[in-house]
Amino acid sequence: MTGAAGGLGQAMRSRLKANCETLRLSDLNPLDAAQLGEELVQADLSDMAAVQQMVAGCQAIVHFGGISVEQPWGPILQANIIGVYNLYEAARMHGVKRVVFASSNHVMGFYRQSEVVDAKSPPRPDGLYGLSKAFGEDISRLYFDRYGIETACVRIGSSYAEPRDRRMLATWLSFDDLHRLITACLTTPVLGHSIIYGTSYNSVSWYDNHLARHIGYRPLDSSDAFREAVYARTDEPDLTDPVVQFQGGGFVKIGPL
Ligand code: NAI
Ligand code: 15L
Repeated sequence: MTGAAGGLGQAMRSRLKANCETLRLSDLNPLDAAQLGEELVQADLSDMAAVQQMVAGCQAIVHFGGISVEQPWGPILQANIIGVYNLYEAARMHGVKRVVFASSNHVMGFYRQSEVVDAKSPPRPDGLYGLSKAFGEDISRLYFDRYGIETACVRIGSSYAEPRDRRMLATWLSFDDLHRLITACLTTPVLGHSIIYGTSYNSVSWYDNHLARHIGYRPLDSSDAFREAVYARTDEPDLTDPVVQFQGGGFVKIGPL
């Protein structure tokens, strides 16, 4: 698992132990000491030699590492473009069979909140970050078509302990459902190259996963339980604001574009 020091990496560290004999954890930043059944590799994704060492001997990769928000082109290029290229090259050279790639809803951020998208809807990234995730999805398709490395591109919505605002009532993914989703991606007999939206079973949703039924993901949590509390502590939305109009929310207005 790359990105092990990050928010989702920390949330998945204990959960993913159940999925494997040895869990190799990697990040640019230092990690807490290895527990039984864990290996630690500190590596910069933009450093090909380091990524080769990180990947050698792995059967599968859960790729959380990289820039996770809108940032200038420089860091995004290093971590999310060069980094994901290095990861797939290393996967090819070391015979890794399956990757779960943490893509993002921001690949689709310029669809409206009144629209529902599926795996065949053309990407409409809402910034350089979303664009870099679209690149990750495309390079994973290339490595599937050429080399047969299976990837699930999981377009994660908003994965936190609880939904933080009204938008996240549509995008929320609980940590337990994220683990269920990763487990489904790692264990389904034939994954192929697949795109799946990563959310819990939220009543309001902009995502249709009917093209990913073969993965066998069944969310058990829902943002619905938080709806009343979120409404009570947040203002009425201004429907003329792009942040409220588009699925990407605040990301549609951040950054140099
Ligand atoms: P995070 O920012 O907390 O964690 C990312 C980790 O990647 C950090 O520990 C960071 O040190 C590491 N990293 C950054 N650049 C690196 C480099 N060059 N080499 C090696 N490691 C590097 O992000 P979070 O929230 O844990 O998200 C994990 C993944 O899931 C990210 O790829 C993010 O884009 C994706 N995602 C997360 C969502 C969420 O709701 N948390 C929603 C959609 C996608
Ligand atoms: C993401 O892709 C980000 O990594 C995360 O920080 C959240 O902002 C999430 O999307 C979201 O859209 O809520």
